[in-house]
Amino acid sequence: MAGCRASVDLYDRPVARVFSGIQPTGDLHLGNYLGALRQFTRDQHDHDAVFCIVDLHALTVPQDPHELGRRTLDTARVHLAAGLDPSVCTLFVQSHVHEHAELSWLMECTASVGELRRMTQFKEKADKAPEQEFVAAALFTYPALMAADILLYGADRVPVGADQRQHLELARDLAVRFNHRFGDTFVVPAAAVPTVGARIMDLQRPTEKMSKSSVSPQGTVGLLEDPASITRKIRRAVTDTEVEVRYDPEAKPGVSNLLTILGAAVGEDPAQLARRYQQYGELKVDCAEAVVALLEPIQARYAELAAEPSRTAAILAEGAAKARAVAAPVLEQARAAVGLLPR
Ligand code: AQP
Repeated sequence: MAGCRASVDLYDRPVARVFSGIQPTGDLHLGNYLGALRQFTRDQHDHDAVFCIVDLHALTVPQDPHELGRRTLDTARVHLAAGLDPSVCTLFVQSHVHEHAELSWLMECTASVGELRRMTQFKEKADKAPEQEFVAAALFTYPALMAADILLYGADRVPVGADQRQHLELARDLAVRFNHRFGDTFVVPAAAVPTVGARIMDLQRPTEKMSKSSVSPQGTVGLLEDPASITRKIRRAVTDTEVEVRYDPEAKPGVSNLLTILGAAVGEDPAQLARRYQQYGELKVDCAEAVVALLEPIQARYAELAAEPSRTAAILAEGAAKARAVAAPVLEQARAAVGLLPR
């Protein structure tokens, strides 16, 4: 489906638009980088690229109000340190562009309870909450806000890790349904999931994905973690009782995860890489070295940005103004399409 284009272009380039977001729910980790952030830095050069720190999404689980703002700024700084260049892409904070929350309501009115109930991430996060813990209604409706985030920018490409594929499918369904009911309004987006690194697993629990909010610090490699600590964690990664180095995520999740991490870091196929190793120890040494080398420039740039705190805030303010210029007319078109009185 063609769909309409946002009427204001951010940059004078006849290219597809990319949009994605990351929540400021904790320290960004290797999975966030290999699954999402690294794609962002590549996409910015040949696409009209818009990236967002999705602070409203973070509120779906309890956050310390004294920490959230600091984390939001810090998450933005990590995006810049990873290589986002504000002169060729847009980086902003979701809650600074109120159109997200408003279109989210229209998306909630477009989604059914049945399809939201099928979202596995909701089931996992709600199930993980202890019996007595408060589970916010927003944890259930969050995919509608995510659809709004994407549709506001007429994005046709959404770089994400594998865990977000289902939410992307829902965003597509909602765009198609809205267009069918009310006339062509939204571009129908597609997920862009990397071939290697789409799902980095926890080093200690290799059947679970590495996650910001996980309770497994030894299984998670932070993007800003010091090299000695990264090396220690990778050397202690859980493998199995066999000795053969083989890429087999089902039977050998720990070893396959290390091969995936090494493959993603050096740009090689994990199954091919496996043939070069006779022992787990050698694989761990090379994997640790590759990760430390991959993160070194990011850590150096982060230190520079942290020394100049006002710079990131200024980039975010400029980004919000650019984002609003695209989002506002799309929201107006959606409002008019459903019949809301012009304001
Ligand atoms: N383990 C992973 N491997 C590859 N990609 C991953 N992503 C997350 N974990 C991995 C991708 O990173 C982006 C971050 O999305 P998010 O912040 O909206 O939240 P998420 O997907 O739920 O990621 P986390 O790290 O697990 O955060 P919490 O703990 O807050 O839920 C997405 O593109 C995601 O696919």
